[in-house]
Amino acid sequence: MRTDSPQTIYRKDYTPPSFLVDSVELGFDLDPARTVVASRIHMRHNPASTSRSIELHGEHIELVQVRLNGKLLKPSQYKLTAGMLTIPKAPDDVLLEIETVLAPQDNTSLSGLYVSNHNFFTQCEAEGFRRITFFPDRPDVMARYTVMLRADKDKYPVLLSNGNLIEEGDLGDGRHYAKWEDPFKKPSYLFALVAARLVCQEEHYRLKSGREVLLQVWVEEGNLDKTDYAMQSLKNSIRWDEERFGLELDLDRFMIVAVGDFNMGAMENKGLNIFNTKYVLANSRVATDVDYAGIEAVVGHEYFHNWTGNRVTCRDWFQLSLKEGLTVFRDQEFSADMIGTDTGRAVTRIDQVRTLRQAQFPEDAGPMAHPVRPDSFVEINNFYTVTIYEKGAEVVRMYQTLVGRDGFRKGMDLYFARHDGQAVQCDDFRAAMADANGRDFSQFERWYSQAGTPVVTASTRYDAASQTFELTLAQSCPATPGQPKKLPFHIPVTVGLLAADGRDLPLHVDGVASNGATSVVLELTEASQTFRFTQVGEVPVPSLLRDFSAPVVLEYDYTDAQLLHLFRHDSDPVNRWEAGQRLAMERLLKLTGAVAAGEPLVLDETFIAAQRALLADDTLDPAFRELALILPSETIIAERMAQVDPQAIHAARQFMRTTIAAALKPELLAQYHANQTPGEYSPDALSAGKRALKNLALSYLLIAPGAAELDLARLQFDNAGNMTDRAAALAALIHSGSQPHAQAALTSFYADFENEALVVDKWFAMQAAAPTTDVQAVRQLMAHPAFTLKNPNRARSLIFNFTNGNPSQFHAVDGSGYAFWAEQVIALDALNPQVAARLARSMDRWRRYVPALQSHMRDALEQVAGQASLSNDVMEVVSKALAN
Ligand code: B3K
Ligand code: ZN
Repeated sequence: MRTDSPQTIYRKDYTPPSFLVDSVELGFDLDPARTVVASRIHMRHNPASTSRSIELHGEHIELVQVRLNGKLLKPSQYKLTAGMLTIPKAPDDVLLEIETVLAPQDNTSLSGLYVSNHNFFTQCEAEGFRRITFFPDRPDVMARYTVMLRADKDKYPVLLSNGNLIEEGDLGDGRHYAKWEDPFKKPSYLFALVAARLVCQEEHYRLKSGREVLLQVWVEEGNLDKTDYAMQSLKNSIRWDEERFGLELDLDRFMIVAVGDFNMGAMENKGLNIFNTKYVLANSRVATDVDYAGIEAVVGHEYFHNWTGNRVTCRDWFQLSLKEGLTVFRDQEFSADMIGTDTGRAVTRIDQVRTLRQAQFPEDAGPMAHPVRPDSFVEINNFYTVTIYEKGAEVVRMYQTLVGRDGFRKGMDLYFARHDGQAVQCDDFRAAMADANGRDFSQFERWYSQAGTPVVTASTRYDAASQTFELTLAQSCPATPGQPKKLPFHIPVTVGLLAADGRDLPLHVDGVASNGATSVVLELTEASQTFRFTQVGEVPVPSLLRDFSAPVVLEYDYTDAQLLHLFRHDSDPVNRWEAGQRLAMERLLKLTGAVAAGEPLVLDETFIAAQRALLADDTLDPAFRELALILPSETIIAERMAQVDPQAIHAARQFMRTTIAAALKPELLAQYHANQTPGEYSPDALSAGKRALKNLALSYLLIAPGAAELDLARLQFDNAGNMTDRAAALAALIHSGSQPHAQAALTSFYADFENEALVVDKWFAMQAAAPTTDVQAVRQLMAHPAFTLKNPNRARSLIFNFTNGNPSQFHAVDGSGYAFWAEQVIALDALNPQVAARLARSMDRWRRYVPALQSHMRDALEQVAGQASLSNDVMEVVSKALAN
């Protein structure tokens, strides 16, 4: 057991920095075992601060010497503690010269300066810069950087940093140098360097203004055939930000560098984005449609950060969602606009709703629940969460829903006019949106300060005599840690009314300017409010929360008939999909109860008929049909139960899938053949949608396969012209229950792709998530020569996909899954606390499980918490899980 308790940081304790930094010059002598960093920091006292002490963060580095205005400081003139170098009583103007030494090759945390496949990379967000040199490592200290890199010329021919290359040359001793200057001031978390043996695809690109910029995508040799899509996505991002938000690339050079060892997806360092290879490398042979979509989204996301994050940054890390929520919203809109069709947009929206329900709602209901702008944290890296990112994006989206696209643009323009070059708070964004639109968004602040997923309960009353339809909306929000009581939120609820023939009725709502439109945004601000629709000539079916207009749980006592009506006719595709999910969920919950009670399982013909009609409806986009046919996941079902029995959920969902597969076999086969995409591979949305529907059909056909179905899958596996189809066929074979077929395909797949790390990840991931893979099988896979805990992608592919993606095995009744989890969290923590803390989160919802499982889960959590040397990262997660 750790005896010290980690320190909690509070938002209310914010104080301005005592000294501001005007400019920094950094010199690096790069060596894996002993890198020397020399800094010259020009500082001046901050009039907003009463302190005269210079506070410089620093950890895991060795201080060689420090000079203040030319004079070497004696140890008695400063204080050096575990995380901080403090120089008291400093004068107004200061030049600090500091020399530090570090060993990048020993840095397995992948935070700070580290080595990956013999190359140097950095990751500084959130607090990695302090692992490179002593510095006020906080986002509200923005400075101009000049960087000199020196390294062996043969081993590290490429030397990159932020901004512009201003000088390079030979040092004569087998080493060379490059000097970079970033013309924009930035916080230290945006600093980056790369020293590596890499090659690049580059292109001169003309901005709308006519200025020409140099775009580069850097990868390891042998991967140049996989950079086209990232480059295309970068150009699309640049163009889109010009057109949609009037924001231009402010540098003459913009670089993306891919690295195989990386803690997350990518990083928006100014002018030098560093990416996980997963979000750069793609060609049809190795990448799936989902990978392509991920690359587009992440390239966009990091590029968009250049304005939302870099030009305007965060005052402190509590404001993280200011840049992340906004930038996720921007990348979501970018991806939707790239598809360009209404259904395409809806398909992206449905995906967002699924992510929220799969990951954010559970987070909001668990021990790590926190507001979009948290009030405290122990380890900031634990707060790069679905709440900060995805719920944060929903909060931004609600402004757009409330003020419209043009109003949103006005708000963005005002935000930049006011805050360019500043480090600001979430409140500043809210104020810009309010002021630009003449709106009062003071109540809207609660979306930032209150955690938990609000529940909106709707009830309705139709009066034929007066032709009025009354809709009452009531809201509440469950208690979350530290927040027992919540105040009402400002919730936009978009509503439509369907007639018996399925068409939208023109809407007239008392007190709301609706003018006969077919959708109206109602603003729910009280605990309960009634909205009165007039001129309603027949009993309508309400379509509530269209386009998922707010991140809430909507409850309404729909009848089956109403849901079927919406499922067939709703003009809002998101709610059409939602009606199908409600129909399925009701049945899945009943079936789960029946499994647990040992009762016979039945699935009604009405539901099957609705699925059949949808599957065969060629007027609908294949991508939409695929989404509408996917049943709510085991995790989403679990969230709806008071006591979770993962085995019962799995059995119920499997029963439903098996029944649908048997009943719809001819239709599935027909769709399988109708949605082939012959010819050259293209990742466009229509082709990807067809493949998705076809491969969903295949997975259903392989549930209880005969020889013909197995042949179908094998044929697709052998002849696939792209990874989407090959991987789908492999997954279908793995899930078919036919061991010989699955094994043969797995063996040949591995042999074909053993040199493609990202494909080997898929090979591990697919096996990890298969319900036939138990803990023992995962342990065997860990013994495979290609497995290593040191590489985050590899660890995630096998271990995370087992704990998070294979609930019926992870929650094995003997608790063996949890014991395995504890072992891996502990092992990972010794290498990489950030990744270990992510894995630790798999146990968040332990109190929801049936008592037998709970006690095993508590044991495992206590085992981890009892470790003598535990990182703050993991400590925070497990202690919050165990707290009452
Ligand atoms: N801003 C980075 C995330 C940094 C995570 C630090 N633990 C990537 C992104 O959101 O774009
Ligand atoms: Zn981001």
